[in-house]
Amino acid sequence: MFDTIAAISTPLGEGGIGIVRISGEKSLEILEKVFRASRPKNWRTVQSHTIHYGHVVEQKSGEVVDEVLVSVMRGPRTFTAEDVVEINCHGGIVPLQKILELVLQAGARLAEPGEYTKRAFLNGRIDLSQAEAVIDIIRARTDQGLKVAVNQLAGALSAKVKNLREELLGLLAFIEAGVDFPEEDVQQVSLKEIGDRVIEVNQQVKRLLSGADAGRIYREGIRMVIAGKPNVGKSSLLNALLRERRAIVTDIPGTTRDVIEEVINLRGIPVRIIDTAGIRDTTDIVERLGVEKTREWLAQADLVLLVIDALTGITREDKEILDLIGEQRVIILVNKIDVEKPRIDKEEVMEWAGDRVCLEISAREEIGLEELADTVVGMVLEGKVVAADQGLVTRVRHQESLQRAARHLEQVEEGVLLGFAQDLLSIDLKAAWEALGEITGDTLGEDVLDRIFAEFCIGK
Ligand SMILES: Nc1nc2c(ncn2[C@@H]2O[C@H](COP(=O)(O)OP(=O)(O)OP(=O)(O)O)[C@@H](O)[C@H]2O)c(=O)[nH]1
Ligand SMILES: [Mg+2]
Repeated sequence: MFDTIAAISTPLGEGGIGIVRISGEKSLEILEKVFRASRPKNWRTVQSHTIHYGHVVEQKSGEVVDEVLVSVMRGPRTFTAEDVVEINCHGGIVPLQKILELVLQAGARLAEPGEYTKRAFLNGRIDLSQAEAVIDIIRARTDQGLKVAVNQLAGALSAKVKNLREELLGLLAFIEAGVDFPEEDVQQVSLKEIGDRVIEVNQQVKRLLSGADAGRIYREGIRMVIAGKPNVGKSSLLNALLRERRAIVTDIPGTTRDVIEEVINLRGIPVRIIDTAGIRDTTDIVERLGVEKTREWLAQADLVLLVIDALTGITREDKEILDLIGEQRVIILVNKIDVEKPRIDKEEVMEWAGDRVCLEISAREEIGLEELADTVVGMVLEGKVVAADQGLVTRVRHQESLQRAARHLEQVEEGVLLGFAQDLLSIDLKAAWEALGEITGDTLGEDVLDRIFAEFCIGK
């Protein structure tokens, strides 16, 4: 059905091994042209899922390119469900490129990004949400993110969605045929029964949706910006959270000029921490640019840590920065509580902070950091602790489809209350069924597919 594709499937660079992967009908034919096994084989009859030792040889010159191990896997029990050959060679850029070149000359086409996974989808081995899980596994930055993705690859979300669709399809069938439920004797399907079942399905859709934000947070992480006036200890806090000296710390205000970004793992959630230049009015051109950037970052933050200094107490600058943060989610951190003579008045801070969360820390002595981590995680998840059957929805794409399905189901519920004719209800039922199908890829246009698979790297 498809042509045969090939690509380097390991990252470019030096490594113990590198893999050129070939997938498609002609995989073995191509292998025969580039590979000389230590013992001659008949590739037409060779057993599936076997490994063979030998050399990749340039046919024309007879020159040996590399010593390799070749895995032969016949479809459909392969990643793409097609015949797959993997050439394991030495992991250097030159042997890999040379072998790929020979494979292409022998009749393969260079694979597009994500094309192997796309084929696995098009050949019906996995559905769309599972294909997306493949890329999430590759990109996972925390154990928890990995767990969610592996669950999705195993088909946890697909199974849920499939059940809901079947339920809706059943209702549609009854309405359209105007017949009874077979398992309920000869009773006619009443409007009320349809309503009840739709409510039930919609509750499950909403349950999935309620875990969506958490699912997305585990996948994508959050952006946390450390802000505050100069010299309050923002970079010290970054370093303490990272447990390394990433940013320069000095007692000179205005030390950080550019934005520094690092990723940490907070209780399984990937957090991008952004250390910014201290905000103040300044004439120094470099520092002013830094301050400008800080404002831009603030606007994009999921959460702001506003650091104030126990040595100075609350100043006019702190108040201005809090105004700048406005309605954004913020944790106020009183830093340097280790000093002997803090000049901060707790009550004043509480009053100023209002109903915002306020913690006392010492970045230098690493005091209060555990509590900070708990608070951050608590805030971003907002009690949305992920139950096993909830944290399945990890993408905006899934969330949007679910939301659309929920809206159509609500229309049906309303229609039932108003006593609409059953064939009118079926329009929204069908729309909900289709919206759910987008998650698994059962109802999808070609362009959506291209967009999804373009996210992948070549060779996957
Ligand atoms: N005693 C005490 N000193 C601290 C603490 N945290 C930071 N400092 C000191 O405060 C000074 C400024 O720290 P930085 O981390 O560079 O402050 P900053 O907010 O990044 O400053 P800018 O980059 O200039 O905006 C340094 O001398 C730090 O050693 C703390 O928890 N306790
Ligand atoms: Mg700094």
